[in-house]
Amino acid sequence: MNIRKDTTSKRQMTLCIVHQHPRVLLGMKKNGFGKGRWNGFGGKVKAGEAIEDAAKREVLEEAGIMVDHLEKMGVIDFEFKGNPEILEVHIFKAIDFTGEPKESDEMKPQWFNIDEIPFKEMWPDDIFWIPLFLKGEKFKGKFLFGEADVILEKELKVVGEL
Ligand code: 8OG
Repeated sequence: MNIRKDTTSKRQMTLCIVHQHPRVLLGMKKNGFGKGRWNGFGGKVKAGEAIEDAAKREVLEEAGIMVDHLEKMGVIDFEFKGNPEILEVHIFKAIDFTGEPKESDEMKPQWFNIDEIPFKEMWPDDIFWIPLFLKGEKFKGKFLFGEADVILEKELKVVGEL
């Protein structure tokens, strides 16, 4: 009998963008995965941690602010060719926060007007889903990246609920 082993695994991640119309809070990633790109704040969900709690923890760790109410806006799976680990990124919107954004070891926060989002210095998929996020639409998607983070496959759809 020939049993094919499915070796893919999913890793849950969070990503939170503070959207106070007409501005959004992004951070410049200073080290590691995604270094040199502007992004929302987030990271890996820890074992036993609720996804939303992980999202809040990461915002506090990376931007020094406390977000209370989060709205889940999207879930996107990211796959990198040749890598069996799929990153399942849960994307949240926060409107209110307490504290003042401050630079951390990982991120340098900065406000951007929504007309001046620096897509050229962001992950290449962001230009597809951030406009949905800004319109308040919920979405699900999947991106496959190849060499040099080129998008090889893309699926993105607006959904009623997540
Ligand atoms: O813990 P770490 O810094 O590795 O977390 C990576 C962060 O980057 C996490 O918030 C999820 C997020 N992220 C990806 N892929 C992509 C992507 O393609 N676009 C955006 N905007 N964020 C991403 O892991």
